[in-house]
Amino acid sequence: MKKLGCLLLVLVMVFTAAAAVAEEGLIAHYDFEDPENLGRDVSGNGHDLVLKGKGTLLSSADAAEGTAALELDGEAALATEEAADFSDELESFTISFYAKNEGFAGEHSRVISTGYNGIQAGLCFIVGRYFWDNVTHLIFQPIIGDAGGDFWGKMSDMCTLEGVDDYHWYVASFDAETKTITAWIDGELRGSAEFIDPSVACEPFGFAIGASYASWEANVMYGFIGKIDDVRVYNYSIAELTEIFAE
Ligand SMILES: [Ca+2]
Repeated sequence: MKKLGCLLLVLVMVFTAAAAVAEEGLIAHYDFEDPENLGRDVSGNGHDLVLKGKGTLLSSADAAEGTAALELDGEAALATEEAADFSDELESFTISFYAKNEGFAGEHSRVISTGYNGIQAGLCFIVGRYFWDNVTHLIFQPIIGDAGGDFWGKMSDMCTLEGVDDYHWYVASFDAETKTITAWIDGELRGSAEFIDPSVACEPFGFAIGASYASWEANVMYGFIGKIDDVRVYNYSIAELTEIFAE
């Protein structure tokens, strides 16, 4: 009887821990270590991504973490099969990724993006450059349009960077309470900005790595050329970088 009690206690603890992780934790993780399944979500939550666009996805041995990374040609991306996906439930979030830019198909290239269904923040991280300078900018764009009437959304430079042809580690965290996004590059706090919720929903956009992808498009938009590695999505915000990577 005592043993049964212990077993029940252990089971309760296990289920409580599992529930806590599902509520607040790592909800998607793409390490790109399996060349046969580049879109595999290794977080255990099943948010696998598939090839979208007319280009090619490659596995590269030039990795930032582990032994392989995702190599993109600007014409292909990884995205969720359906536009309605896990990113629609994101309110506060933290995203971590490594990126190495190796050219531009256009003015901007999008590293990670998703749509906005009227509830979650909507997000788009761009590593791009403007025509008036040669410096690369990390830009956060709450897709798509904001209450101020700018249909294409308020874009904000989180930071500028030179030497993006090498890998850098980017972390961005959005706090839904304060509507503030904070960014770190290579472990250093680089900036923060406040946002208003977009006024225009753009649900056909799914969560995508390496471009934006909308279900009405045959190809991807603003494709990234270069390598991306170790993309992690957490469903909560952090104030200090150490909070999320302490484990
Ligand atoms: Ca990797």
